[in-house]
Amino acid sequence: MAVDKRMRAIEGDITHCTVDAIVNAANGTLLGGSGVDGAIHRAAGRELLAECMTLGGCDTGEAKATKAYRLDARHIIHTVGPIWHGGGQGEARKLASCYRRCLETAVALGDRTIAFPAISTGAYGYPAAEAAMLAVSTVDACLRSYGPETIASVSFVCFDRRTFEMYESVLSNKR
Ligand code: AR6
Repeated sequence: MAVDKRMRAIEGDITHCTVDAIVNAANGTLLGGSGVDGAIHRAAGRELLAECMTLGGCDTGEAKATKAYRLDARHIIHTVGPIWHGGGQGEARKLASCYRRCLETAVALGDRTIAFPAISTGAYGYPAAEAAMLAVSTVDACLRSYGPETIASVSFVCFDRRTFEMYESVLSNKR
């Protein structure tokens, strides 16, 4: 079956994206870290940390929004992906929940264009190919409930060529 054409893969740094909502792959404290989280905090500036300190953390599979500060976006949606423990601890269900909750949060805020990093596939060790398939199928299913006036585009921002090719193949195999 064809996947929704509003999804696309791009190769690059998510902090350079111009979209309504940039998704951050954070940890439960929401107080910053390495990888994409570190890059987003560095690029957004110290005020982001100050706002995050008021949020009281975030559960795995959930999402919380902040302002985007120096990023070229309206909001940053922070989500906490699962740590990979071999696949038997509900990792897929939790990762799918991240994508769904981020989209719901974006819609609630009126954000129509969204950029996702490959949540959980770095420090949290989720196998990249499985994560790409799950990201595309979960977002695709959500987009069936959201018309283009609600969600106009979803970009999967891939930091390296290998991840980009993985997403391209998932997106094109299903088209
Ligand atoms: N733009 C887009 N993608 C990026 C960028 C960037 N600037 N930098 C890294 N990636 P990770 P996780 C990719 O480790 O696995 C943090 O310390 C990276 O190549 O950032 O969810 C948090 O605080 C990989 O494909 O997030 C948590 O403690 C993907 O983003 C923990 O790491 C996710 O890698 C979360 O781990």
